[in-house]
Amino acid sequence: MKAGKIIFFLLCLNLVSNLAIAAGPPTCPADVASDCASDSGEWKGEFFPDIPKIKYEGPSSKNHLSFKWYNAEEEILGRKMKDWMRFSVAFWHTFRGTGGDPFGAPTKMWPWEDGTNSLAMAKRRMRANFEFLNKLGVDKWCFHDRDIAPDGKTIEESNANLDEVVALAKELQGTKIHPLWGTAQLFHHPRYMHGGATSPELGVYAYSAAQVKKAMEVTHYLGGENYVFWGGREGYQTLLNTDMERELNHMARFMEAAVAYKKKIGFNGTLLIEPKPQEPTKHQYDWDAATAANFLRKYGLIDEFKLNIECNHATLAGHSCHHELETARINGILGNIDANTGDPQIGWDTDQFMMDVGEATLVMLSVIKNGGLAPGGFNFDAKLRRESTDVEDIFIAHVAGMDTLARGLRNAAKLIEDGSLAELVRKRYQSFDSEIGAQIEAGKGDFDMLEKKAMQWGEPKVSSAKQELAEMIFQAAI
Ligand code: XUL
Ligand code: CO
Repeated sequence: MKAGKIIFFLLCLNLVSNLAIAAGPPTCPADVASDCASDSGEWKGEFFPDIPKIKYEGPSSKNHLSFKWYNAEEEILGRKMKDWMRFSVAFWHTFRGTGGDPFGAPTKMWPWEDGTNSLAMAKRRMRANFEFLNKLGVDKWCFHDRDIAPDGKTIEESNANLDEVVALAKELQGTKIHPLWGTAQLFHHPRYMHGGATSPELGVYAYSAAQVKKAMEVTHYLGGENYVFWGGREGYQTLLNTDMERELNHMARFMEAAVAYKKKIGFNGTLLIEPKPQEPTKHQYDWDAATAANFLRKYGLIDEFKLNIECNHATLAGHSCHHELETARINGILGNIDANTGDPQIGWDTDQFMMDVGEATLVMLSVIKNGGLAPGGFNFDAKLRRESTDVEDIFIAHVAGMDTLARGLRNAAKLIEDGSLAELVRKRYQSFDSEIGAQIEAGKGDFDMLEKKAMQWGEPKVSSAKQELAEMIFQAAI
């Protein structure tokens, strides 16, 4: 486990590893020179010439570049599938993931990449992103400021780089596409080694605020519907050198300032906290949904934030994704899902595409009970395996991920329409559907009255939990 955490820490860095490559003049890779105008670095023609627009062909189709279960316009439980799902592509995995890991070099040499972290390359990548979205039929995307535009030497330079790329993104978005959410990357640069909002250095706290301020502005400008805070380094490595109370207070003050700024600029998007227990820190302050909810309540922020639940983070916290979604839902703060999954044999944040229909069905049961996720949705915070290196694999992974969740939606709807699971649960609690039960639930069940009842009723009859029956009903639907 110790080794796993170290590996994961390095994998996290790898997410953005190519950002560390020094910016240089745009170049074109020798083997694709014919597609790349030598002086401007512009890409000519399509980025994915061999991939057609992905269509729904139904479950019997053998075409791997088609949807078998996701039929955007089809209605399930009175709502179009696309409106239940609200899918989004994560720019960092899809366009900045290199396949490099702590033991090996990048494996993905996408034809449009020229090996630089230049502005010209950032723009070319952005064009590839929009061709991808259009061909996949997804109208939302998510980004970190630093994965779409190169970091500069000063805040001003970084902001200018970001503005240039964002202007292009705005143009490419047209009227239909917009970000599901944007965020600031406060974990890659060495200045953030002790955290951003929880850094013991005042200068870093201020720098983080400046970065979040700008990231919020561009998210708003692009029509983003949400803004995410994932505090990868907001935590500690040892309590011996850490004033946890002071750091949490700082984090709360930071969040208050973010709320105030959001209101100041008229950004109506939802602010989302994304829990994760550890990696890269040993202990991340937003450990899980319950911890994040407690933080929000303690500091009076519960009405200003919702949660972005990531399934792989849930399993790292020792929960199921379903547990985290239900915890967020019953607290009224389920805002968005970072749709991915882990590997039970690995134990770190592998960020795989969710392919388990059972898991997807449980996820969708929560989403339906929540009445959907809007203005949130499903962001594919998932990356190709290091060994998947064909351009078409990017499409295949997203198609399979979308189909798995769509199948989950169909199954969850079946379970709800069938009603036997709900009936099993109803029966389990039916003793409370009584006068005394109602009294207890209304907060009027005092101990004197309950003692009298217990004596009057005598030894209670305790019924079976019917777990295997519940599992049988669930299995039959998937
Ligand atoms: C890291 C993670 C992030 C957030 C955004 O585990 O999930 O990519 O989603 O910063
Ligand atoms: Co995430």
